[in-house]
Amino acid sequence: MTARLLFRAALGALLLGPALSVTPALPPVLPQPLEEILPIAPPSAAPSVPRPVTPTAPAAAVTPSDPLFAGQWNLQLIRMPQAWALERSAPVTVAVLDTGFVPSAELGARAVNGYDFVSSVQRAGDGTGRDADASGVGAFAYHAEIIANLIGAAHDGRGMAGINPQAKIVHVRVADTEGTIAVPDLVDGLKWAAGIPVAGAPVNPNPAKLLNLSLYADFIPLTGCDARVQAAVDAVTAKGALVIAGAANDGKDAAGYSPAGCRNVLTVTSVTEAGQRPAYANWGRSVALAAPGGDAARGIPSLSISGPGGQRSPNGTSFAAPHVTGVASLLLGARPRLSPALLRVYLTGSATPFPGRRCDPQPDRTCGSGTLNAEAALKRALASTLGRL
Ligand SMILES: [Ca+2]
Ligand SMILES: [Ca+2]
Repeated sequence: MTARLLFRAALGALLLGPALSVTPALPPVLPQPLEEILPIAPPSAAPSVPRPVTPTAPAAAVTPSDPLFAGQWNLQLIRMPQAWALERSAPVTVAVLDTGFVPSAELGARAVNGYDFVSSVQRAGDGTGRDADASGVGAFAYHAEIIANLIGAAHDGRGMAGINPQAKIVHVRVADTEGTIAVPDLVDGLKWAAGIPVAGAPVNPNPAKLLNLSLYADFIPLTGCDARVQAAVDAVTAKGALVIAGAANDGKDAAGYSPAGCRNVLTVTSVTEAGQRPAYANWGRSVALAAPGGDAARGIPSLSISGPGGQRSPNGTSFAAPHVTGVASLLLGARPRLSPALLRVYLTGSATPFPGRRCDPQPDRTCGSGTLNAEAALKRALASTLGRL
């Protein structure tokens, strides 16, 4: 069976190769024009005095000292250094529904071992069905580890830099040792993550308003959103949580997939550094936004305790979605009462347009409103009075 987590299939392509060390330096990022249109000065009877034209100051930027940061092209692409220079936010809890908990030096106590929702004893690999130990099991356990690190790795001068170094991660295990996900496990994991009671499990003491789903449900036809998954998504949305999902990696219309094709899901596909859709990345009207997912030539650099040298550079929509989740957590930290609908507006409405307005030469292969722009999204949230406590 093919793994349904959204990494590219070949494990060999995930290994951190020479691509990192030969990464050319990025060109300087040019400051973008301010979003706000300044009010036009009222006409004055006095003769206008010529004033010197002052150039727009370049945006402030924060450069973490973590050694991997120089190779984290993905963070430059979404303007994280500029976003980090904006108002710092309060800690936010994010749920990662995936392969489960792996201890991370980048996260420490900010990573919580949540709950194991894999019900099949045969597929779980831990000798039990559902239980309170969400530890990842098997060769794919690094999948959730990398997603968590991308969202929340510390800015501590070691390893990599995360998008929100204050984020708290709750690991909810829904994927088995092969990376496959049963619909009932996904449904209950979704509800539990958002703090909705689930029979047989204790109430989640760390309910999340952001749920990262770098996966799609197995054992169902890929013909549209599964009604059970839709009902769970609607329930957590009503609870105030935003579901952020990867679009999947089959180079097809994402509308056939669950949760990517479901309503109320912020579906994210991959782009390369050039802002183009890699061939593997799903596309279409159900995709809201694009984020760096890389390709085989240039993946997403990350720490991973099981990777060679403690690193991996995987590619896939699995690693695009957590960029959006991490940035969404910065917005929620600044404006804790933002609704899922407003988060979606700020994240999609501030995206950087694709070159030539297209992520793909074929017009039906759309990638949403553009590429995630952390700086612009956070500025939108900060400029609004909505969502304040
Ligand atoms: Ca178990
Ligand atoms: Ca670090």
